Amino acid sequence: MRFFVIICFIILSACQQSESDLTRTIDMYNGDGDMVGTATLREASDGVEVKLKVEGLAPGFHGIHFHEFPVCEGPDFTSAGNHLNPEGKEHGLMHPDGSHLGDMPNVEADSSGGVDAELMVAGATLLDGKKSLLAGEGTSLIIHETADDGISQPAGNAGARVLCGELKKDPEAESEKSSESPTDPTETDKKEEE
Ligand SMILES: [Cu+2]
Ligand SMILES: [Zn+2]
Repeated sequence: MRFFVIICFIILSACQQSESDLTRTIDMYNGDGDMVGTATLREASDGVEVKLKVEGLAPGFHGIHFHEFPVCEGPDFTSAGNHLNPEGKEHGLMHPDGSHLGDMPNVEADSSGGVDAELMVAGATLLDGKKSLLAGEGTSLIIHETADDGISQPAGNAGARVLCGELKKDPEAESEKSSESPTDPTETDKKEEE
């Protein structure tokens, strides 16, 4: 029995090791389709770390969230859907019945409009599961025109969506910016039914 417990521990630590090596990079685009930076994601024990480096924002605070679809169609990016919210909670890190899984603290752009920040998507994962950022076809990372107030419904009154980046479940699909015609229609139908 003890032998099995030890084996299990070894397997578990091996898994955790590989989890921390799990990373994904999101290319961030503005409404004109210009790439303005990246977000590097890393699986951590308590969520997903986000290292964000972007430029071209107005100086000051901006709301930032993961949204539910990996589709960034400018200039308004409504194609990305609502905030990622697999548990049906209210919006906002300050809301008593919050928050959405995709909610994060505001980021601050410096006087030249750049952001160099580290964030955490608490409780999220890049692995499989209900709280995965790669659930379904994937998700998207959106930065807003103004600050998220942390409590207003449905999205913190953060204004327009100004930057967007797609996080697709299939990394190879990520390199193709425009995925207009899926090669296998039957497969697409199946996935969009849920
Ligand atoms: Cu948002
Ligand atoms: Zn939200």
